[in-house]
Amino acid sequence: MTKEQQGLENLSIWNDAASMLAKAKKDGVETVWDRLHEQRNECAFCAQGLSCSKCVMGPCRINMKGDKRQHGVCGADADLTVARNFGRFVAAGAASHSDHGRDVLDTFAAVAEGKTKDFQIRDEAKLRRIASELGLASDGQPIDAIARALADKFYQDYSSRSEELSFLSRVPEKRRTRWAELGVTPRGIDREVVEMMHRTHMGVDCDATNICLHAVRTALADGWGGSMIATELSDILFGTPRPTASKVNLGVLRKDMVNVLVHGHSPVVSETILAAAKDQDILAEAAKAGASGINIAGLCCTGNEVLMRQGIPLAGNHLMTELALITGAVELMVVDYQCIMPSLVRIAACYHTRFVSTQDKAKFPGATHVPFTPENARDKAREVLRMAIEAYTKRKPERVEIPGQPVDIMTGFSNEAVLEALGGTPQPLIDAIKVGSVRGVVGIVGCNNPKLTHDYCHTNLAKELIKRDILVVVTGCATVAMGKAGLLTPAGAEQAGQGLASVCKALGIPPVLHVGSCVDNARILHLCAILANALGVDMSDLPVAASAPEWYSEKAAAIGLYAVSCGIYTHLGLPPHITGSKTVTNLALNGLEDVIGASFAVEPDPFKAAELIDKRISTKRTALGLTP
Ligand code: BF8
Repeated sequence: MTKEQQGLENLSIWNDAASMLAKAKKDGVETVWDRLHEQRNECAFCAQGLSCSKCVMGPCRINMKGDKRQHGVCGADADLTVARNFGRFVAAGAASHSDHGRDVLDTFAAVAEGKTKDFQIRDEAKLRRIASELGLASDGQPIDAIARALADKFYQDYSSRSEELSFLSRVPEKRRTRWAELGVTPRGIDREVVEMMHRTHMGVDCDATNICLHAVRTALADGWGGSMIATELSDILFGTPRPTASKVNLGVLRKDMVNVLVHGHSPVVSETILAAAKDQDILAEAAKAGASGINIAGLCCTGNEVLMRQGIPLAGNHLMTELALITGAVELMVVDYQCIMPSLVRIAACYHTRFVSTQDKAKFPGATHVPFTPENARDKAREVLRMAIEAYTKRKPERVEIPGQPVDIMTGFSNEAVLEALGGTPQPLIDAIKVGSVRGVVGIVGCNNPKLTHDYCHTNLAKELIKRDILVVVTGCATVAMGKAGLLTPAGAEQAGQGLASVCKALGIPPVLHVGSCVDNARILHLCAILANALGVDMSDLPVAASAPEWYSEKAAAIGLYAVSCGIYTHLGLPPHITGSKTVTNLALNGLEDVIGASFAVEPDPFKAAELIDKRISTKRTALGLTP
């Protein structure tokens, strides 16, 4: 279907998006949907994972039809070609989360070593708790000594020196034994990624299944390593999230204020921008420029980070990032890395908007580069805000259109906050699961993809699940969809089944709990481990599932694979590029179930997906001796 046939209104389910798509047309601005339309005749080889450009004997395409050649120049068949491509795809995702985790670790280490005054340890109690959880002396020790020891331990997790990652101590024994038997216990975070690059070089690992098993190990190094370190250290540095109120959609932009959008993933830059935006001299400069203040709003995962911890409003998710600039109301977009469309620089240039990059590893031609380090962050944040204030004086009011009213949301459901709300123990949640008022828990995570109507699958899947008394936890870009649909407030429980609604009412919580950004999927892993340990079962025995209904990214593939590898049935709205291999596809959809206790399901229709997930939860409940 062409974009014209589809109609602008069918690209997204939201009015704020539709208004900005119409404005894009009027302003002559190209968006992601235009470019998708231009790319529509996609290569069938690439779509199935059957093309290879990893060496210069090729590039090769493995033709699966008729009696044509079935091998690449090196002799690789379809299974090997797909497995190599998929292995690198997962490694890139794991590397992205984990390198983000390393940046948080570098900042934490700089604080521990007294090299910066721009960051502090805000949650000392969590630092002490995690240090002692991981076997480090914490009682009576000075805080900086504990922090240095913890930083050393985590740096070791990135290396090749340990036999397994520190946080595997959280994993139920049965699951660890299964991983050990399969040879997929993650050792060092960097090690597994490097080994995947090595294995998939021509002439190394030529066994498709063996490569897939290493993809499992690489993904686990992300979930229990890089992502978990990113989450826990971000909490220690910036505060562990607690339930708090905020708002979502493009209506969070303000006509009377200097609007600054923080976009990317790491909280290090965005937290410093927030801190500097409270400096009195900066606020005085904004007032002098005629603004009534500085309004910071978030996009994508950086947005989730500052929403969870500081209640900063969320302007939009992945497919809203371009549309946010098209409002003509944004003075400055400041980015770190990941999921930042290169097109944003061109769109910013169509308005008065400044585009600022901050990381030497993520430069954007046409952007103003302001390199942030742990040592200079506060000064650089002030510099960036001054650019925004200057841009405000150049805003063209006739080009400004801020659509809609923001929607109320509730955020901040870290595991600490959830357990605290339950009285310090998971038992009330377990009891609710046992009696069936909460039949199960599903994590809806991940991105938007312009191939699917924006946020249609997210919202409908969540509504179908809560109707069936299944509690939903949400992270990443899916969060914005849930918020806009009114599911992130206690009033959202009116759309839930009777059992879940009664639990939400008793606790004053929404039926969909916001637990963070994409690296914060590590919180979900940890919660599953807590529940499994409390019940004395494996994680694969729990009535839980995961779903990435509108995913696009390598990172989402790594998340999906670590979820399945933990025994969590995982639904995807679109398949990865693996369908050219029967071996790899069968492994993903069926074979993994036997070896690891869960598998993937692919279903673009959210209503059918809800059926599949519901059936899975019923099966798991029955196996535990509970009503389905
Ligand atoms: O890590 S959900 S589009 S922003 S990849 Fe990207 Fe996907 Fe959004 Fe966050 Ni996650």
